[in-house]
Amino acid sequence: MDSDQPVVDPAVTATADDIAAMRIRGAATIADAAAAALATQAERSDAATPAAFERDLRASARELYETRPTAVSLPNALRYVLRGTEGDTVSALQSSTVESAETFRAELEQAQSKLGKIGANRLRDGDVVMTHCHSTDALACIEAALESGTAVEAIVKETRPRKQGHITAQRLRELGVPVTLIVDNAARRYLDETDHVLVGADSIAADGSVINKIGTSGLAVNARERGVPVMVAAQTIKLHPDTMTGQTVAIEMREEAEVLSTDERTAIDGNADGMAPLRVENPAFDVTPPRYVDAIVTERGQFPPESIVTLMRELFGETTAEPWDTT
Ligand code: RI2
Repeated sequence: MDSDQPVVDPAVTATADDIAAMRIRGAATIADAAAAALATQAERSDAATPAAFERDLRASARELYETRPTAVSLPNALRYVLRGTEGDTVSALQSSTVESAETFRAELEQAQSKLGKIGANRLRDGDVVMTHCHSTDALACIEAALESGTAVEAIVKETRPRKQGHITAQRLRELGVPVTLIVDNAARRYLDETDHVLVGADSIAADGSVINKIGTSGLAVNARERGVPVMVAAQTIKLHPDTMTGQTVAIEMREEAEVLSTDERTAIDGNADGMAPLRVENPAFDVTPPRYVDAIVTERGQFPPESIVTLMRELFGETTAEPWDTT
């Protein structure tokens, strides 16, 4: 098919919808799903010309890109796959795109297991780890520690509003790690029993700030006050290249219904006579300044947050072009 309108495969739209609705979530998982979706777009393309193929692929990347603004792994994944798209014929473009996506996905998996082994070096037998939200990079560190015979226990913060700590609790229990689940407000009390705070990241800025699930910054400040080290597990696809040129990371604001159910809202509005309005704000992420972070663990080694910019320059240079911007 060839018309002026880009053709986006329904599988790409389905993946984009799943990411937006958080049926697919977690920065690494989002990146993996986005790369897989671009491969599907390429495989199923019936574009008549190379130009039409590239236009459709860019439109697909744009649709995926626009789903969630904070996790930089998403644009980094799209950029990686698109950079590998080359050839003079539709069939060459198809195969290079699929290959590029496959390489990206394989590297992603390897990066996580390498990172896990590096992070595991920070954990000692009998340590208690406090977690926030659900991060597969953070879990990889615990998994690698267990594999090398280091036993740990976990204090898992529930992580309102979506209670993603429950996913962490289940995953850890499957690995045989004893879990104590706490509400977010109890975290400071339990820091006295904690050896490490271990969290993931959605984005890391050039100054070493860590953008992660809302509540991370408060936890890190309390941990610093209690003398508990804060370790951030983040593959290099979480490094945000735009921040090298001074841009800030957009913080996603999510819908009210994650905080107040529609029934609760109806009840509140039904009893609102003479009262001021109630507004709900639901930011999904916050920014932890580098001074509250002890180490950023990547597949390329462990870094003090202030030095992460050197790794960013090495990996990204100064280029932050977004190929899907060209229509
Ligand atoms: P991994 C999640 O965001 C959490 O904030 C988590 O710490 C981060 O992604 C990284 O997850 P969300 O998608 O890539 O749940 O380590 O909003 O799995």
